[in-house]
Amino acid sequence: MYGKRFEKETFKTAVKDNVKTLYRKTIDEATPQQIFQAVSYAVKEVIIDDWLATQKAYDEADAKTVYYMSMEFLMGRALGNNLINMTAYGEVKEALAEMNIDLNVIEDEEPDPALGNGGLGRLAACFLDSLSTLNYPAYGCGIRYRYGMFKQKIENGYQVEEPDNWLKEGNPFELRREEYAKEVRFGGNIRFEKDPETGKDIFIQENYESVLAIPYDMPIVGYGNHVVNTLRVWDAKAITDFQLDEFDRGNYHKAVEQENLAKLIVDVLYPNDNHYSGKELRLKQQYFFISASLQAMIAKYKKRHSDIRKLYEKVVIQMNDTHPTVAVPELMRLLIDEEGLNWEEAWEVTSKTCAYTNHTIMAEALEKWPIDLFSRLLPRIYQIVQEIDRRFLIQVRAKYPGNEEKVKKMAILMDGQVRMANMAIISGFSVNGVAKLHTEILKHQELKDFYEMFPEKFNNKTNGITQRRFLAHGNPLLAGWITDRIGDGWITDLSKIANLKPLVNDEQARREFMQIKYKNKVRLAEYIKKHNGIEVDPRSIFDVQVKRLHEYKRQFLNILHIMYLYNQIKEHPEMSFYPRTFIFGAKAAAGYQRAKETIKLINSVADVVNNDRSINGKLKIVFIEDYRVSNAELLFAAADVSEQISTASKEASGTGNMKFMLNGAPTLGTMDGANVEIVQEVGEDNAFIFGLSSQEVIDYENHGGYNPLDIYFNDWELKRVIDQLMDGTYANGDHDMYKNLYNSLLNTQCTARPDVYFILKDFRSYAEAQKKVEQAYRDEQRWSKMALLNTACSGKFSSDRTIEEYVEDIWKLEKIQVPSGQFF
Ligand code: BZD
Repeated sequence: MYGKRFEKETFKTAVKDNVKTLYRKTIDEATPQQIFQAVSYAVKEVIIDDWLATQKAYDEADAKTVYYMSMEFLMGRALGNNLINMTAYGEVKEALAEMNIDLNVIEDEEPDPALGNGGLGRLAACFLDSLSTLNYPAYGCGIRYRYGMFKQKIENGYQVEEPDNWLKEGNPFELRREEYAKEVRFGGNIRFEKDPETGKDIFIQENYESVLAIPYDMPIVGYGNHVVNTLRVWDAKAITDFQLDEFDRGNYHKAVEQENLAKLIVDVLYPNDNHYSGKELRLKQQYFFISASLQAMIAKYKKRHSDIRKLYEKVVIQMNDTHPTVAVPELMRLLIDEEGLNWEEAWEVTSKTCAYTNHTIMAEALEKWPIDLFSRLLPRIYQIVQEIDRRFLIQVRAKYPGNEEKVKKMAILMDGQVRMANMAIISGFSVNGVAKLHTEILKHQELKDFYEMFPEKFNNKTNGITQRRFLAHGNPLLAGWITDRIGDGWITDLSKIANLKPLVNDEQARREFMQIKYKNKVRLAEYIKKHNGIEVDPRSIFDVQVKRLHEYKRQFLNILHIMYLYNQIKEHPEMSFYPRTFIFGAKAAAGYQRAKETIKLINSVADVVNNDRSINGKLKIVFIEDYRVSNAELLFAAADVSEQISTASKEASGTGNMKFMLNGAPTLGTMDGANVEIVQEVGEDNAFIFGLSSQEVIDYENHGGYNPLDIYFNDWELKRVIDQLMDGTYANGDHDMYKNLYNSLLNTQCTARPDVYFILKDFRSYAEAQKKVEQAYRDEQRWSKMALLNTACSGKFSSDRTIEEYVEDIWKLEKIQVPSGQFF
């Protein structure tokens, strides 16, 4: 498909030449890192041709483009993924092997770019992969953080955060585009004048600080179609002397200040997921990348079009949660102050251009900026927000005369705060949730008033994942087997994976499927041996919970249950028990105390259990350090059981659940987020469902009636486990180490409501479900059917399907064909 360009000899020569020009070395002298760089540059050279061809095809078609605005893109490594999508992985692997180079070793030299926290950031990355693969014109717009998500070290069982200097060796795939730099202004005051000629109001920002935003472009390669879209991430630079105002020229102090501001803005990703932090620097980051991206978007539009009032015909902006919501007033500002539209015209364009995705209903995640901070940092933007709010409230009062309750709930500006979600809903033309259940909860609970007022805006887009990274790249053995059995159509059309269904009754096929799972478990066991020094038995059940650490995700429930199992095994050594390896991977936000205590607890229980010879290795517990995209690929491929045990109603969708399913691991989970749809696809018999329903949880929350003490005093086995948090069993005799965790379950003095996440309430039902997992696993035939069926029924959960739905219902894009760019 890529013609001669990946022919072995041509490629080998390119790599040798690159090593020579970059490092003045021969291949034999080069370090693995240098070879990684040389290989990447050789690959980039091929990509560049298609990148040019793509942009030319888009220009010629004058295609409508989606701008996916996101504070986070959790891309993972690029080299292997690019090769997969260029359908050149095999050739390149062979070419390198002939030079005695192992591609897998070279891939491991690439830092794992972690410009995201978790699900929301990874979803953005999957969407970009799908957009390119499906031939849709798209930009991802974000921030080029110097430091991404921290590296996690475990020391003495505790999480320690280390900076992630991912750019240390340079990023071979990016292109710096200094010529497209944009200025972004903060603070100062607004002076208002009447234009003497037109009589129009003009707003002049004075005494502001500014930074220069410099774009870096990264190629997003589609699968086998020559499409290369762009992820544009912005770096910040001080505006140098000569660009300062006349007045400020030679003002050394100001120059230094601007230098510092620029450095700070893009310095680091905020490592909180599902939690609003209210820091001024965070708002600066948001406005910085939004203003730069919108300026670039408008400049590009104006190259080919003269009427800015038709902007929405050629661009659509998707806001990934509320983090990019200043796009609304910033677009208004650009249209009014820079392009000369009046309010009504600007509003029509903005409200037809912007769409909003909601990713959470957790109250603590809602962005509400203090008005004094917001108006000080973004004075002109604040004026525009006031006007949007004023006009909206007129509408509300007209619809609900005398109902000031409605006004209170729906206003953008209330109680000294700017409520970003309200602004996004009021100003955009679309509001979507990320799984059916989540969207229903938005419509009928959280955003009920808005749904009542704007029912037509609300829609659901159930999340998806890219099978190119999470199967083709992450699980090459299974990918190869599936292709042998049903052809390779699944790579770009995952609904075809349903063609595996008949094989569920084919014993030979099932055996092969389980052999592949076993090999992947051996691969993971080797990783664990190397990184944790723990021997795990690949014949044991690999039970995996990997995701951010958060109370609502209930890693605590999982470890309490393990403590309970351990007590049982100790007490009844004769009891039959199928060996289990419990695997965790999770980063806790640096300031999230309970989450960090949970990590310590998991590691302490692991220490005790793994070193207890008396249980004959029946239980092993492994905490994978620094869970990230690259080791995630190994984990999904090797999992037998997928733990998706959030308190029902709290996990908007989940996407890890889909990655496990794709790789043949049945779900052990609650009826939450996309688990509901997974069960719908695979059937209840092929999942292990437990716990309160979302409605039950919501009812308890609204009406009370749950007292964890009732359970504690009536379930002695569970009581024993909870007491072990305080008796030093897992703390070398320290009675205080897990006091906070203990109190979170039982103590009304410490929390408004104990056991907010219904851990005790769901404990027995979870333990029952775990028993069923064991029974099912013992029955090899049953398990292999179930595992294979999970893979075969995962077709719906491709991000390709999700993107087609966004395009159809919200973005209205057209597919653009791109000829091979090899003749540039
Ligand atoms: O978004 C997650 C949800 O919790 C998941 O249920 C869902 O599947 C994914 C994708 O839709 N939300 C996040 O990951 N949120 C954040 O990471 C985040 C980051 C910064 C501030 C607030 C939230």
